Amino acid sequence: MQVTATDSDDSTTANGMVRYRILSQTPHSPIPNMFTINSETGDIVTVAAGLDREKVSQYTIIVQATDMEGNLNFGLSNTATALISITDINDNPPELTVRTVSPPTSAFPSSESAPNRLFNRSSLSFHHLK
Ligand SMILES: [Ca+2]
Ligand SMILES: [Ca+2]
Repeated sequence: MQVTATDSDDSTTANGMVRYRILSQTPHSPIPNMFTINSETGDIVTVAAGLDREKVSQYTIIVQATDMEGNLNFGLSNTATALISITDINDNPPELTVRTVSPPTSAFPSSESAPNRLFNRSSLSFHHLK
């Protein structure tokens, strides 16, 4: 992304020659200086790894533009706020959650008798079909 400042003064003199700098970044995560700005073009680029939309989805950057070629002693300055939204990348696989399912309540007092009973019933219905 790029920020642009306009200066009404004569652009062939230092009065109209603007330079950019980043004053602050919020939040300071994972490090305080995730971005840098090209002082002449205003292009903002990432200079450190660690952008993660799941951790920080948006940064607020305050950019200062100073004329007199960025000379803070003689130049006039102004600031602007840039919002940088982090786009999602597919870096997380789906997560499965397995809930422990309690065994179905049985009408039979002994859990071992249940399979036998079921087997007998299916045999009976088989004969009915014939
Ligand atoms: Ca100026
Ligand atoms: Ca992601």
